[in-house]
Amino acid sequence: MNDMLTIALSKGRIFKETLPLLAAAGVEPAEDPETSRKLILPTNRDDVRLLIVRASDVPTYVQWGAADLGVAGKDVLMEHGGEGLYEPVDLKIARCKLMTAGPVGFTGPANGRLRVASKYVKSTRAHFAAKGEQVDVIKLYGSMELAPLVGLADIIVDVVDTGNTLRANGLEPMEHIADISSRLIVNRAAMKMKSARIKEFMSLVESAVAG
Ligand code: PRT
Ligand code: MG
Repeated sequence: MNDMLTIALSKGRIFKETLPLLAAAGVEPAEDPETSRKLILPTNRDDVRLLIVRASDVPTYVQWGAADLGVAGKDVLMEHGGEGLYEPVDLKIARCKLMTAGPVGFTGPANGRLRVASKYVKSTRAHFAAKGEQVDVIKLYGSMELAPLVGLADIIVDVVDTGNTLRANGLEPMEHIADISSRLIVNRAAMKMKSARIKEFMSLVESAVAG
């Protein structure tokens, strides 16, 4: 297995936007993850395979060496913390912004502490701590936009692209927290053990990003 390169990524937007970068590195998936039920996808190359995992699980697979490489959003990496990983290349794909958002015209809670719902609890705590604001953070796993509509929270922290999802739910973006894009991540041990192959792969991907 030591000559196998294993790359973890999520299906959906990250997979789609990573495809041209993989192609530039000579890697083409043998199947489409949107239609295949396989979680280990072979490629045109015997020595490269893809693992299809949840977006938020990609750093975990790479941290523990179950995958040598991965593609993960900066939002997900900030929550994970980056232990056991290098983050050498900004792929500049799946771009969006991490923001606070709330009901249109919202200025603050009527009384008590601000309640903030998010799946990004670490980034949320860090954001409000940096402003010296005491808030209650409520952990959710998705559909954060619902929380302010039903009184679960005052506002949310989520990634925003066009803002259409916020608008459709009577919310508006408030504060910008971070610009987000996806990063190539590498297991620290693999970077040493498979150094030549990983560096070759990285440089092909980097040229594709630059071009
Ligand atoms: O689906 P799962 O729960 O497994 O994970 P996930 O939803 O985090 O995965 P996925 O594939 O949706 O997102 C993967 C990565 O893409 C994220 O970690 C971000 O780094 C990045 N990304 C870029 C986005 C968006 N743009 C984005 N717009 N992730 C999510 N969204 C959501 C947004 O929150 C909103 O609900 O897409 C919806 C549409 O956005 P608007 O603003 O265009 O309406
Ligand atoms: Mg999703």
